[in-house]
Amino acid sequence: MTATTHSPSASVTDLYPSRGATEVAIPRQDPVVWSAPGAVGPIPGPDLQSFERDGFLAIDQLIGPDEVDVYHRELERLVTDPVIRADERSIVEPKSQEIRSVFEVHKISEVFANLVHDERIVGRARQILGSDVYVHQSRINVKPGFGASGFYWHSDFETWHAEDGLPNMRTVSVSIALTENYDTNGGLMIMPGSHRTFLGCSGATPKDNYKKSLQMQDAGTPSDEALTKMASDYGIKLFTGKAGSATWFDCNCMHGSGDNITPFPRSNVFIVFNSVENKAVEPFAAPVRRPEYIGATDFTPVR
Ligand code: 6CS
Ligand code: FE
Repeated sequence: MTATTHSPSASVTDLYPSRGATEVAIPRQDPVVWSAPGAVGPIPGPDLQSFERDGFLAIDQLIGPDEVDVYHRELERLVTDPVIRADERSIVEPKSQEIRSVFEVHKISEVFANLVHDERIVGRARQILGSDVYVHQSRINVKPGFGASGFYWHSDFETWHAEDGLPNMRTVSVSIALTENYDTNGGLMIMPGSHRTFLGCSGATPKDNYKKSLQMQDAGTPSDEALTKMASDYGIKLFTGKAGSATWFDCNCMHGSGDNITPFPRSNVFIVFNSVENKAVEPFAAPVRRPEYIGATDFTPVR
């Protein structure tokens, strides 16, 4: 069943209804890898095939140790800068009030802007998405130790479709570790293969939902029953790796991360590339669009 939404621009069919009265799982209707087989790019063929199958690709070292130092120092500079803390793009931890994330970091920091334009990063995104790309969202996640809270299970695409108006699943994220991701300090967990099922969640999007959801997501959260079925069907993989390692993952993977009660921060930089063929339209299931720094409407391709 596909509902057609009526938006000021041309009406765009809602292929992935969500946030209605009931939770509904439907098959993905989009390719995972959009480039033609054998398309030139930094990702070898077998790795592209495993991305298609699993919904993710882990890379042991995407950036070198010396580069990690530059980015980690920049993260530390940003999170200790009172001006950044006062910026609405900074989200704090509910308990400790320490900085949890800083959004639009590729616009705030020239150092992180370099990363977006780095061919090792944007070249892989273009290869997966089969087109020019623009940055839909970027953030640094600090996840400091001693109790930093995690991110409950969710599909990013469910939110980016419902609240930011991305029509199709033609969006890919890269999470680059800036500190070591141990199996104990709240690493990323993905259900392998879950990207092929879209779980439309129940419950309407409250107004200004992002003010809460970026600390603790509620709307767009799967039910225990759905998570039990998906975890039983797909399993759960925990990603660990040294600083400089990276995980590329499809926008519709069911993923999350736990709290970090160790003394060791789990900090990463997270960049979301969207295809220029999948530009944001009106939100499909929210009263208003989220702010520009969370869901971009500047579709300038990354050169
Ligand atoms: O709502 C969002 O766009 C963000 N929230 C999470 C938990 N993951 C994706 C994204 O950074
Ligand atoms: Fe997420």
